[in-house]
Amino acid sequence: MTHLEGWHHLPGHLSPDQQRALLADVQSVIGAAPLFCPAMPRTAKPFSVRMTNCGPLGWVSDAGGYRYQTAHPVTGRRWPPIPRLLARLWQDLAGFPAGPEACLVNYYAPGSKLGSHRDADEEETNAPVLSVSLGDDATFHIGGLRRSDPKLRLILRSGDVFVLGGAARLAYHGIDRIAPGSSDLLAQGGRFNLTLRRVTRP
Ligand code: MD3
Ligand code: FE
Repeated sequence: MTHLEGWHHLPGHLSPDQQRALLADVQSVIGAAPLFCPAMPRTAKPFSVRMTNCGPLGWVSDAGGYRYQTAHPVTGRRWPPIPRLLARLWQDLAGFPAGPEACLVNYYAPGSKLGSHRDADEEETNAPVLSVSLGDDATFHIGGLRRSDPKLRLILRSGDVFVLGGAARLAYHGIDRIAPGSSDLLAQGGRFNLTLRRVTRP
C-alpha cells in the first residue's frame, strides 16, 4: 500500500452520457491520428497497448527512446486538439495554472498489460497527471518511488478519474489486467485510458 500523498481516485466522476460523448471524441481523434504500436527503447519489443495522442505534444516510444513530439510517428501530421470536455476536466481538477499540452490515448484490447513504470519524461513534474478510464475494468497498481516498494491494487472502471499529483506523481504504477466484457461502452470491447499532462514549464 502506497504511503505517498497526492493521488485521488474519483470513481464514476463522468456520467454515462459524458462517457459516450467522450468516446465519440476519442473516435474522432483516432480518425485523425490512428492508433500506433509503440516499441520499447533499445529492444524494440512492441507494447501490447496501442497509443495515439491529442494536443500540441504527443508521447511516443520506439527503438530511439521515449519522447514528446509534435507529429504522429506514422502519418507525420500534427496531433488533433484536446477535446473540450477533457480541457474542462483539467481546469476543474488539476489545480495547475497552465493548460495541458499532451493527452496520451492508450487502448487496451483484452489481454493487454502495461508493466510497472514511472512517468518521468515531463519537464514539469509539479503538474499532476489526470487520467480518465473508458470501457472495461482494469486492475491498476500504484507503488512507491522504488520499483520494489509495496503496491496498492485497485480497479479502474469506466467513467473513473484519477488525479496523480504531489509525491505520487513519480510513483511506479501499471495495469495488470483488463476484465473482458465488464463494460458495454465500447462495441469492440477493451479499454481506453486518456492521460492529460503538462510537459513544459509554463
Ligand atoms: C501514477 N497509464 O499512460 S492511468 C500511462 O491506465 C499510464 O493507461 C495507465 O500509466 C493506464 O503512463 C494508468 C493512471 C496513472 C497515470 C499516471 C500516473 C497513474 C499514475 C503517474 C504517476 C503515478
Ligand atoms: Fe504511466
